[in-house]
Amino acid sequence: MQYLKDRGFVQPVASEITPRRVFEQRRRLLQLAATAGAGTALGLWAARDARASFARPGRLAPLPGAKSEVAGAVTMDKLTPYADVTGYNNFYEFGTDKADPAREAHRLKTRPWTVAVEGEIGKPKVYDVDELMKLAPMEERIYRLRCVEGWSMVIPWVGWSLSELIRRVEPTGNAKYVEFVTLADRAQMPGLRSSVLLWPYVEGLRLDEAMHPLTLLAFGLYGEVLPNQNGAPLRLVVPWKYGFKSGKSLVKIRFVEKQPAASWVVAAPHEYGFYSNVNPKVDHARWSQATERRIGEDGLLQRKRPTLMFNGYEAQVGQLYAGMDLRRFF
Ligand SMILES: Nc1nc2c(c(=O)[nH]1)N[C@H]1C(S)=C(S)[C@@H](COP(=O)(O)O)O[C@H]1N2
Ligand SMILES: [Mo]
Repeated sequence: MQYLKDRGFVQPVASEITPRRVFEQRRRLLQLAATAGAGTALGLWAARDARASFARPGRLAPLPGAKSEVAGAVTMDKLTPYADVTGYNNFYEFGTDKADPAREAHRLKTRPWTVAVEGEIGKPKVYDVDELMKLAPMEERIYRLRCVEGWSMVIPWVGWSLSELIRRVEPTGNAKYVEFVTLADRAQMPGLRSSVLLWPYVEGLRLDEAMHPLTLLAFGLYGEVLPNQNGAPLRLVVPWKYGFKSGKSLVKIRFVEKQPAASWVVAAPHEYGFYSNVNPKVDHARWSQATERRIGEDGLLQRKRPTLMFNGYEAQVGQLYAGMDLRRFF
């Protein structure tokens, strides 16, 4: 597989977008922290700061993001190499093999691109993506992404909280859910010939989930615009839910009263629930969800890691599900 061959070419070193003086100052602090011991507050602070820096791959247009202040926006986990992030994908519109999207997604034309924001809102509008990108300041968020299939990655996304958009369009009292519709164009997407799913790919969130500050509208990763295979020009990233909730190449965001008919729920309702919160205690119909394989970590014999409740974001999002039976609402 292609992604294995060139894995690791991205090293977590200072970002090209970090001015040299700032970087050198960080490095001195890091050295200082190393002598002070890793467990100290300074050590943790400096390590976190360094983790947020990495070399831009230099393949696509730069899209820098400021360090995010949102709780849970940066994980200390080692970043998944860019080659794996962009070479091992689920984007069924381009084929069901993990290598298909990297090979086929060059067919996707990401400009001009519009996103229709509509439904139960006071200010419906069709946004041009270039206009939408300027709606709020870009932030860098380092999130774990955990696929329902049992693998995970750690990706430095660039974008802003979806709540920034939601606030501006003024949901009415009838807006209980948000539906996300992604592009379905047979001319550009060879995977649409297959009927694995009903196209277009549709996902949904409850309004309060969509409003949570961790719910990210992403326009980039690794300090650059999104590669097509990762959902250019814009996608959702919901870090505490299984990867399939994070729809790629969005064309429509609809505010609705009834729970949206999400593609995976429609395809296999006993296997995929509407909520799809990462939950090690609720098995998938055909496999356990207790552990996961971190892509790019150590090859074939790597040890699996335990999957964390809400993918490790329980402190931030647990409250959203207080009192709900998560076996029933899986
Ligand atoms: N439109 C669309 N969005 C999608 C998918 C898809 O097939 N089509 N796959 C989902 C699944 S199952 C996962 S795990 C993530 C994968 O994102 P990544 O390839 O950027 O890691 O995208 C999600 N978004
Ligand atoms: Mo997935």
